[in-house]
Amino acid sequence: MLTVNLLGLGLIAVIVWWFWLYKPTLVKGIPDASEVTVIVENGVYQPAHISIKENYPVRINFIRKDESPCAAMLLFPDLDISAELPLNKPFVITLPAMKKGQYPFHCQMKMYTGSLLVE
Ligand SMILES: [Cu+2]
Repeated sequence: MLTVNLLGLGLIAVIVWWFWLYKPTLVKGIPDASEVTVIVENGVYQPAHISIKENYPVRINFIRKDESPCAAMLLFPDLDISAELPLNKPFVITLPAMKKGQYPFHCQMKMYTGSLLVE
């Protein structure tokens, strides 16, 4: 009888842990998100083409190493995002879960161009 009770308690503990405490996170604070780092340098985004899964939010850390002011501006025209990237500091863009498609991004004068492929 005691063994059965202990088993039951153990089972409850596992259930509590699994449903309330265990959070499968790839990115701290954002469950089921993925994270990509993009370096802005020498006229190119590295990587310039990012592919992510449909319906998953994603965090993109942009690190701008190019001093030219033009590199500072980052635009995702289809997503209504524009940001100014600080120099040599990561700047995080958090994108919501998105539908399949191709979402270009570029700097103000399109010297830097890249695309986000959601598939
Ligand atoms: Cu530019």
